[in-house]
Amino acid sequence: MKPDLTWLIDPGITLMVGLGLITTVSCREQGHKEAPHSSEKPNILFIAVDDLRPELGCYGNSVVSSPNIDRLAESGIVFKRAFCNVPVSGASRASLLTGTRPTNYRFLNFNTWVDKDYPGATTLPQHLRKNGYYTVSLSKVFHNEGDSNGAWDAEWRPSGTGTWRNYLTSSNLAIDTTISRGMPFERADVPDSSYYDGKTTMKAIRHIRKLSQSGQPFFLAVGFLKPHLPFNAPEKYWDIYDPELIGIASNPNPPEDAPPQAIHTWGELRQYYSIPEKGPLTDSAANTLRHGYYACVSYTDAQIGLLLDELEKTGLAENTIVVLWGDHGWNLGEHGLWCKHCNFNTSLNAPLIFKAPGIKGGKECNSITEFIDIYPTLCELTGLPLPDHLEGESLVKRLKKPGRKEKDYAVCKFNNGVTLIDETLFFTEWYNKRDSAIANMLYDHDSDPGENVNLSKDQDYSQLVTSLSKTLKEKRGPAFLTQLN
Ligand SMILES: [Ca+2]
Repeated sequence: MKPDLTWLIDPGITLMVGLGLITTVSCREQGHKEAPHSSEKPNILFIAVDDLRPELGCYGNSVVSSPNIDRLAESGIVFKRAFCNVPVSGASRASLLTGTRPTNYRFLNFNTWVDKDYPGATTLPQHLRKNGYYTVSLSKVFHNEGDSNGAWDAEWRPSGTGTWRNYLTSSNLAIDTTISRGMPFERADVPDSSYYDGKTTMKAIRHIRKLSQSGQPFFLAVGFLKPHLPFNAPEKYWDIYDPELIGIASNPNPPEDAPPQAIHTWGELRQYYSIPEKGPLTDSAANTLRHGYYACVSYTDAQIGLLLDELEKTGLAENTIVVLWGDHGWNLGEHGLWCKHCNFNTSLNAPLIFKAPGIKGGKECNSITEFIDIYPTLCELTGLPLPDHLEGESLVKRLKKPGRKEKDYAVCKFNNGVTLIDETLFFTEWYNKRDSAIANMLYDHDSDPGENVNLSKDQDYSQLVTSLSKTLKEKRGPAFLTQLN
């Protein structure tokens, strides 16, 4: 077998496409009629998108095609300055779904289990279920299936031929299984329902139809796996884009004076076949990866559109809260970085959109928002009590008046680096095991939104750095140094 590596040279090349090897899931339920929901409690459609950065039409991006998320934004509130609390999947989800901050001892990596890291916390789905909600998890919501014991009435994940990387072409399946390093993307002429996310959508539609008849309020959590690597998407979503318009990152170099702790070697991407073990990508390779990422965003956007359509068709849209979030940002070549796993804005800023009954939509909120704020927001919107352990603040006031300035900071953590974000400043400090700062970086988004010049080494900023360091330790949470067990 000779893998096709021409994509490294010519971004316009189309890979060989094999016949779809996975049986497609068809959706043939017919004759469904509108049925108003009888419950007084609002339902919740909770959409988690893996590795989605806020490059969407409703976030002001003119290249990415996201008409369905934009449609949701027109009837909801777009949080422009929403930040994940940990820029890696499992930990971000565990933090969000417990409504608590990461610490030195919990929510550390992609493989986080809530039940191991914070067994005393009542998770959002556990809380809703205890209070009368029918809870469903489809595909990746928590990172690990079976986590958060007792959280779900129904839990399901898609499956198919091959590995979790979910290739459909014969050539890519062969690379993945014989070399154990899959290609970083796939462009295949297949129906949407061939890939896992299409199957998840069909499953979610069937659940919505059943739930519309149940009379019980529901929490339907749907996880989409794209645009997480590998960038596998049906060809028609690749065809939306002109590679020349996608280009490459405008700041492909590390920031001036950034400490070495700020930069990583994007090991997640280097695991893929055809990616060099060391050094930067060629411009054409970078362009193709960005093209694949955007194709996956548009593919996921189309699936989200089908869910929104189904809420309308079943009469559920009016009494259903819709929350859409990406679990963290992603670097597409900025600072020479790929993937997440860092403390730059590209890794921490992520999409968050809320649509709720009685909330006038089509507005933006520029107040700083953290993902730990989602849990208490849903409690307030559903009239449920707040569990004692929550560390976030409800966003309901901001939903009602998006211009309000409420919270004025966010704190995000990755490994031993912790970032304090305020109105314009992004300050990160790295700690040693004795909790002493060993490195830092500071960016002022007013003058440097791309974070290209670290100001923390500048003597003019030394007093500010001292002050921010003190504030960071105050804001990072009371449990930051508390060891579990
Ligand atoms: Ca993720």
